[in-house]
Amino acid sequence: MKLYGSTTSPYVRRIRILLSQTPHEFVSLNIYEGKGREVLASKTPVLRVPCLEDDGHLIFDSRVIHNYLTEKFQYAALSWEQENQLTLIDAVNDSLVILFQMKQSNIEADRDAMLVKNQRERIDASLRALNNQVEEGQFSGWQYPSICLYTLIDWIEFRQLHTLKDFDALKSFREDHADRIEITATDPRD
Ligand SMILES: N[C@@H](CCC(=O)N[C@@H](CS)C(=O)NCC(=O)O)C(=O)O
Repeated sequence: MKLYGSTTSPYVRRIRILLSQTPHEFVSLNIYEGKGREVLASKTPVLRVPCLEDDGHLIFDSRVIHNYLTEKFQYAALSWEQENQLTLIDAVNDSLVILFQMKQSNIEADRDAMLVKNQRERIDASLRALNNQVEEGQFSGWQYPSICLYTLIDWIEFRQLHTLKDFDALKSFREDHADRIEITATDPRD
C-alpha cells in the first residue's frame, strides 16, 4: 500500500495517522513542482493529495480513502452524525485552502468580495459548530473525526490561518492530543 502526499497537508496527515499501525509506504511529494508534480499527475488527474495505491486500485480523496480502508480493514462504520462532523471539518479545510492559495498566489481580494466573504462565513460558522460539539463532548474519543479535527486545528495554528479567538474548546482539544506518538511523528513542522 502506497500513500502519496505532502507532509504539510492536513488531509494527508489524517490518513497517515489512521495508518500509523498499518504497514505502508508514504511517498512525500512536492505537489506543485518538478518531479513531485509529475509523479502526482501520473497517479491522479485530480492533482490533489492524498492518493492511495493499493491492490491495483488508485483511490483519490481522503474521504474515499477512509471508506476504502474501512472496508478493507473492517473499521467501525461512521454514524451519520460523524459523517456530518467530517463535512464540517472538510468545509473549513476546503475554504481555508482557497484563502491560503489566494494569499500564496498574491491575489489581493477585498474582505467583502463574494468569494472571500462566502469562505469566511463558512469557516466561522463551521468552526463555531465544531467548538460547540467539542464542548458537548462529541469529540471525546480518538476516532477518525477526532483525528481529522486535530489535523485541521493544528494546520490552522501551523499556517496561522485563523486566530481561533472565542474557540477555546478547539484550542484545548488540540493541546489534549498534542503528545500522541502518531501526532508527533507526523508533525508538519519537522
Ligand atoms: N477533498 C480532498 C481535498 C484534498 C486537498 O485539497 N488537498 C490539497 C493539499 S492540503 C491539495 O492537494 N491541493 C492541491 C491543489 O489544490 O491544487 C480530500 O479530502 O482529499
